[in-house]
Amino acid sequence: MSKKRLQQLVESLSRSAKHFNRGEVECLIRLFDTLVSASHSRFAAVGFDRNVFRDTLHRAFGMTDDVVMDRVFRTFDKDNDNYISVAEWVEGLSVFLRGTLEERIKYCFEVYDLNGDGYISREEMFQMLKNSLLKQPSEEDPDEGIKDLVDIALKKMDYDHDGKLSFADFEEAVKNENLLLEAFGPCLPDLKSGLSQVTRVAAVFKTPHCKRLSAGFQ
Ligand SMILES: [Ca+2]
Ligand SMILES: [Ca+2]
Repeated sequence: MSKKRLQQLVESLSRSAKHFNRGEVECLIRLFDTLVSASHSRFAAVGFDRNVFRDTLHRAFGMTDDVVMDRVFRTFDKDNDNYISVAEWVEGLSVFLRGTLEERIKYCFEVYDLNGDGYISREEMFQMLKNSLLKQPSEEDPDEGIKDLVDIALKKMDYDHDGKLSFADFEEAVKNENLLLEAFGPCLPDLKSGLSQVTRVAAVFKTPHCKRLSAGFQ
């Protein structure tokens, strides 16, 4: 990437990805560039694909769940062309790593609304919960337990009692009880680590130009 192109991107993305400073934006653009060139895709001019994205989530945040990673991909790929462009990458991470509660509510809702019809249905809750709970084997019939959980979730969150969660239902529920944000399965990175997430991502991928930045964040 030419210096000029990089500067232009830093300029425009620092404005749209509100939660990163210029140094961080530059670091993430360079990381994007590294990921794209490593992917050897003939669509490299557009961005990188689902596989590179999944591999990245896995390496940087320890995400392993294919269903969730697929949904995360969908929320990043705003124009639905099956590639993550540099803008989609930086703006997506801005919400994923630093989003306000409002932004994270929108993001999680989008992840859980599997068919994108604007509601989280019973079936979608069931599917997400089953997917995230089956990794913990238990003696009981898991489907029964999951159905119970869906009922509990609806009781707690379905304010207008139509048997599914609209965005308004979900938003109100999470605002009353923040823990409900990831009610149907973990889909955000664990932010407990004291290190800046950008630093961590850069470290995982050994992005050389971000070293200076890393130092400043510790
Ligand atoms: Ca795209
Ligand atoms: Ca839906």
